[in-house]
Amino acid sequence: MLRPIALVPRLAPSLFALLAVFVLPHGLGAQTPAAPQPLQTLLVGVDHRQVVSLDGDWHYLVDQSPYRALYTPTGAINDRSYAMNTHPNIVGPHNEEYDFATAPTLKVPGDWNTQTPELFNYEGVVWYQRNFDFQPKPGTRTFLHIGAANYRSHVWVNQERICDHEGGYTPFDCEATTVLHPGSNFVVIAVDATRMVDGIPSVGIDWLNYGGLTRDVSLITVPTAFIDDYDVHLAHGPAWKPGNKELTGYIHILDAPAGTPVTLEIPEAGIKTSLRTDADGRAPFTVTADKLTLWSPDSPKLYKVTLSTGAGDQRDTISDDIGFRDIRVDGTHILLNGKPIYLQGANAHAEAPIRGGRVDNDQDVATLFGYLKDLNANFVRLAHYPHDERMERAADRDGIMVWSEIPLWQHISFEKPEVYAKAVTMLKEMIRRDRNKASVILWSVSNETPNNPTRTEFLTNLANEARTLDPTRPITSALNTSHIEGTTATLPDLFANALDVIGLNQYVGWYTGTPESADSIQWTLPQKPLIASEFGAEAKQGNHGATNQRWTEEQQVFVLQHQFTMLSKIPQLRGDTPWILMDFRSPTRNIPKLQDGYNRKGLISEDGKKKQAFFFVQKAYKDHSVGKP
Ligand code: GCB
Repeated sequence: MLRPIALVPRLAPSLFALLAVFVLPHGLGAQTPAAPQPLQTLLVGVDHRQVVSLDGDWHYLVDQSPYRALYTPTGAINDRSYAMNTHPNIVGPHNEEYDFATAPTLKVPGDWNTQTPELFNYEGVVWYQRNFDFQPKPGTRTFLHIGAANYRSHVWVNQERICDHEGGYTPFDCEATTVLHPGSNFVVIAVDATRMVDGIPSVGIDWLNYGGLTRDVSLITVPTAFIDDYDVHLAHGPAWKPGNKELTGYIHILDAPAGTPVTLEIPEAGIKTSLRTDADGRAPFTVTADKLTLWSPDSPKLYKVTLSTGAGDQRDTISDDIGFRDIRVDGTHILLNGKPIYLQGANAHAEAPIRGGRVDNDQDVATLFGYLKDLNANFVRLAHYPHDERMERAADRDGIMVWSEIPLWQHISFEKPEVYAKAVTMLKEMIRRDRNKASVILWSVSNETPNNPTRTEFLTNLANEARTLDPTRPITSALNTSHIEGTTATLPDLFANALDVIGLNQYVGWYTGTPESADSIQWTLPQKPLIASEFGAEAKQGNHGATNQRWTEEQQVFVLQHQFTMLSKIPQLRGDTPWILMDFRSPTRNIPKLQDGYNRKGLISEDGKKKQAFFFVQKAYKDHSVGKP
């Protein structure tokens, strides 16, 4: 059973120290822990539960001097400062010189950067506060669910700290049961977007470090024992054949005694089965579903799957929409439901088209998926971190396959066990949230990491951890550790041994060599399926010129054309995702008039204008002219 670790108010000195003590990495030689790694309580399928939304306007205070309000001089969390939500008192102590009630507001969900110019480049602490009415019901528990907050969060309800969380792109739940009271309550959340050398990602990133409560916040009330996790998937043994339509998995009831009854129903597939939990609160199952229609991009069939436990006022039930399909690697092929597939797609950051800011609503998602469909894509690499859950929901509905990745980007502190522990936690949170999404076909554990033994051991362990957590999906990573000399190119990277599918990032024609030089490059690569996970060139939309003129739309097409020629010669190429669907904000991109704070490798500009490159890729995908589909 998963042990909640962050439900005790006022953890001292902080959750992060606790993580370092208890969450040691698996498989790192002498540091291998005996105990299982705990994960903070995390409810699955929250968007299919009845919740009380706390989205809307939250008061905020910018903590310009974080060491005074959020941290004590020793670096511990200060529980007696703004979290008290007291009101200004002219003769009171200094730490009461703040007032949420008259403070301005920010919209939640939403990054703070795009809501007020003063915070556009701000990467520190912002305190959020809101009041809410609540009537606790006997025999229930209530959790505060936070879809994501970048990067570290500390949460107080009615002055009691109920949890801390590190990681900017995955959800977490804080139990508030014992601190809520009838009538008016308040919540204060300090969100710290400060980059940390030992964070994931670390300090260097090529995107805007959007801070804040970037995804939905809600209150979830459940019975004493409730469904916190489930996994319903097509049985995936080595002997699986297209005719095999067995469903298997588990439903987990948190804090249920062994033998607790659980029901699984999929009416459209004729399934209704009664189960019982084991000593860990898990009700495992395997059922036959002969008439099942398998999920695929051509037929993204989803079934209503209803899980329930308990009776009367202790009844807990969730109805999720789940598709069933088999994804596996066979030699150098990727098979979907037993048939080889070719992935035509694009990379996407979670940046909202046109309005800018973090993607956090259905409209943003619909616009991005509209672009992908228009591109003739069947695949998207959600770079470089888990996106809003709406993205995977839309992918499930629209039949777009997904590469999902934790934010382990380039240089991180690979030598530190506590950083490994953070990576495992992020991996667990990502897999737990999205393992029931048929569209997600690949878990990626990293992007462009330096090739050295410490990193290779770290990532190999992480890939194995991912495989243990989810044996039904291939594991991948984007590698850029290739060696190009003249016309020969290799990938001398031992980490490739740990992967099922290799992602290859290379920018021949943009960062190295001329566009034409790509034509004669011959790659020798591991005998595994390969996805060209990044390639491309920059162009400012509307900037025209000759094909050898950098930053023009014409040159972007020219580079892509030659990269496609090169990639198509790789026999094991099974997909391509040019970098990137849209131009995106990156404060490190500072060429005036051309970049102005944007990475311009998009096929579409940030304000939604399609570049020539978009139409070039669109046609290539329509004609299936790249690789060997
Ligand atoms: C990469 C990174 C990506 C960058 C891109 C670029 O290799 O993975 O995050 O934005 O290159 O444009 O340089």
